[in-house]
Amino acid sequence: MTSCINDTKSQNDKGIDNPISKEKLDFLGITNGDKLSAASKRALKWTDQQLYNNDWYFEYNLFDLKGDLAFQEGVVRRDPSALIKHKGKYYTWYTKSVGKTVGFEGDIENDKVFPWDRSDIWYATSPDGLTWKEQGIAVSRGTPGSYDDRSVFTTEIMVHDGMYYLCYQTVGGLYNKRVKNQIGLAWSDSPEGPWTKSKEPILSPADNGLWKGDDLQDRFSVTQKGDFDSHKVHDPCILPYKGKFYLYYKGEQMGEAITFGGRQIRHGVAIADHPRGPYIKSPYNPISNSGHEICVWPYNGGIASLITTDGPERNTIQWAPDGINFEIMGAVKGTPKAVGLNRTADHEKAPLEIIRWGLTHEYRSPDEQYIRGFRTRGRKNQTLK
Ligand code: AAL
Repeated sequence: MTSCINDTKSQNDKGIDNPISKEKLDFLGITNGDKLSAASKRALKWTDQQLYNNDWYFEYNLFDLKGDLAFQEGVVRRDPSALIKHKGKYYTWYTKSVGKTVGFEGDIENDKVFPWDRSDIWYATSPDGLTWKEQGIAVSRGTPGSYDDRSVFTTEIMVHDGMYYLCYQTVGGLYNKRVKNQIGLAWSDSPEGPWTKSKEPILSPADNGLWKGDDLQDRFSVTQKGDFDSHKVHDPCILPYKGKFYLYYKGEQMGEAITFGGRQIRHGVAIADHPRGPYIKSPYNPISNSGHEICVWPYNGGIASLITTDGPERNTIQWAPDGINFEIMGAVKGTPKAVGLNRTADHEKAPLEIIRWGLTHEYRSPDEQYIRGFRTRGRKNQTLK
């Protein structure tokens, strides 16, 4: 027993300088270096980079877009992709649907159960990121019987070697609460298309969960929850990284619980040698314990990730030197939803250069969502009063 307590103590103290400098104790306002609370021990483990700089901090405000991406009655436009530039114009792709969101109580065969149900992926272009012209459908739902015949939505763009890749969520068959969500891919040699769709999904949920009973509208009853992504793989984003392709995604688990006051949501990564796959899930998954929509970018040889909405580490910005082992670099008051990053920015200039402005979405009602812009500002040059 005694040795067990000692082990715990040494575990807790690991990473704390020994001896602790007077300056550090003074900076942190810790009076007694020999009487450390658990919180003080955590604070003493913060690296100088975490402690002294605010380069990973932002506040934000939203603004309305003009032209075709301005709010439109009766239309859902949401989950904008990152911005890219081609021949002097910005491009973004997004989920678009029309019609009333009825939910699961109605006739799921014919009704729309979520705003992103019965959607296709559309795109728009803009000379300045403010005024947009909708150009039409990029990727439509599949033909009846295919894995994406019900909805294609929540897309991200990757440009690599002169090719354009859209990865996106898919639902096939009946949209009930137990339906599995997968990830599809389409590619083209032009941002205008035409797009060729993968015949099979490039990523699927883990199949090691077991539902309890056969009520298709009960996603909480399980005899075994399975991996963190046993129910849905969502919000895909592929980054070229270290000569490979890292597909970051959000996992939803069968029998999802509420933990730390939020949904049980974690992120994973699957890695491929070629943009089209095959994508192999990392054995280190899950790579976050919190978060929601994926928002990742390369920085300083590693990958940065905005962790929003759910879990104990929500509203933090994290960075992993290897794209897998993330540490908290900054904490923010809140974040725009479903961020579409500005991939045209020089992402190496500063940690948050890529998120100085971009796209987000907002709800007017369950039936109407629209894309808006956001701007962020840092805190570096602000002085305390
Ligand atoms: C979002 C995203 C995914 C979900 C839905 C639409 O917050 O996580 O895209 O499927 O909600």
